Amino acid sequence: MGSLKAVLKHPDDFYPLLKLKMAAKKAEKQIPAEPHWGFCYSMLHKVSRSFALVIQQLNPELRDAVCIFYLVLRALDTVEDDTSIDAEIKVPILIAFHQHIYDRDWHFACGTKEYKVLMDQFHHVSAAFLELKKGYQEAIEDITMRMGAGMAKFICKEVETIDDYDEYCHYVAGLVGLGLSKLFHASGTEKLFPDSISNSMGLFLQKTNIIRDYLEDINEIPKSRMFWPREIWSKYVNKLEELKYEENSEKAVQCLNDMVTNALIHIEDCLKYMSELRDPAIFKFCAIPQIMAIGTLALCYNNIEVFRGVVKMRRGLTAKVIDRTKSMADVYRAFYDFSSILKSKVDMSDPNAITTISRIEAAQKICKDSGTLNNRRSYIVKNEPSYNPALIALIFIILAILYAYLSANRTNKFKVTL
Ligand code: D61
Ligand code: MG
Repeated sequence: MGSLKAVLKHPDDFYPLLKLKMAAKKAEKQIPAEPHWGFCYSMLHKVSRSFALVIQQLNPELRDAVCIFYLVLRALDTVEDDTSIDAEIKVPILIAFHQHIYDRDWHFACGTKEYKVLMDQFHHVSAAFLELKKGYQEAIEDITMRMGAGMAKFICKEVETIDDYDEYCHYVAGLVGLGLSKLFHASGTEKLFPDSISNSMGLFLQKTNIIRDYLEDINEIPKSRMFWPREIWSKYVNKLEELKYEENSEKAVQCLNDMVTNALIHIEDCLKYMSELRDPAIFKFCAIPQIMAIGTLALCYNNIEVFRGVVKMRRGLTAKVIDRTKSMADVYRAFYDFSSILKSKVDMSDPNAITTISRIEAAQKICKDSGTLNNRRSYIVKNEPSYNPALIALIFIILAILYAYLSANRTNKFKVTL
């Protein structure tokens, strides 16, 4: 339950963490008995902790379509990410992958751990895919074809310019946004959102991932994965991997801040997209990953730890975001709070400080102009009463366990062993 230390440091994480744990347990119990769908939902929970729970709370028909959409693209990405496969083998598979999803006998072994299981038993995903309504199948196949072709293009092409960077992020995440907008529309609950803002929803999430995972990607065996655009990092070092060397720390953090400032461009589109959603379950599904992203960017900004290890939002805060995000007012509050944290870390000696602050203020203006900020609990400012119900509960539980333990000993003492 998240390290006990973290809970004691943030007692108001306790209850949301408890709820998250129970929700995960409940979700596991709801795994369908039917073999194909059973495999798909249990695999979903194994390969994506972050998306599995938000997908699970969608209404059944859309949930099945989004579950399969996720697993098909995760399988495609497993082929792309496996740096042990040679390009001449990998490229044709990426390009033809949209045809393979119809073929229950198709098989290609690659990836590690749970991703390898997904590939080995992909026939379950094809079987379930073929049970989806035609509208969903067509949307999923179209996006799979375009993502596969885009991934194939960048197998042999480096991410040089910022336009390359936006193009790559469009292929691997922007297209997911376009596909989800089609699935939402096909489910009859949402209008069809424009591609431009659907694309931004994906770019904001993918760029956050690429920034956070710098070290993991550059240290990938057998071949580094490099997605930071040369147009940005070449202003600070001569080779991308030089950012991780101690002696380049100052330049590395300036480059990191430049990358974070670039990702802030997409906030306006993302807030517009979320503000026009109508279905509460779809809203939560879209909003929670976005809030996690702005929280992660605030954590990564000006943080040398990005070049020393994996930087992640603490599980308690994730649980709070999942527990509290119900309406657009919660989104404005979260974006306002996390961008305030980011702003408080801007040092005017940073080469991009002016741009960083102007993009944060533009985002905060949208949140303020919503007029909903005041009546929302903050993610940062402690406005909870100093005595915290969670802490009280925790102490009670510890006391109860203590009491049970002591009373058990006492009866023994009194139990006359004949
Ligand atoms: C609303 C709600 C969710 C959204 C959205 C709009 C727009 C885009 C996305 C989710 C996708 C965000 C991707 C961010 C995480 N990056 C990755 O997973 C990278 O792989 C990208 C290619 C496969 C995409 C798979 C995917 C992800 C989320 C989905 C989905 C499909 C389908 C439905 C819902 C959510 C990253 O992979 C990291 C890894 O291997 O773990 C990479 O390889 O770059
Ligand atoms: Mg990938």
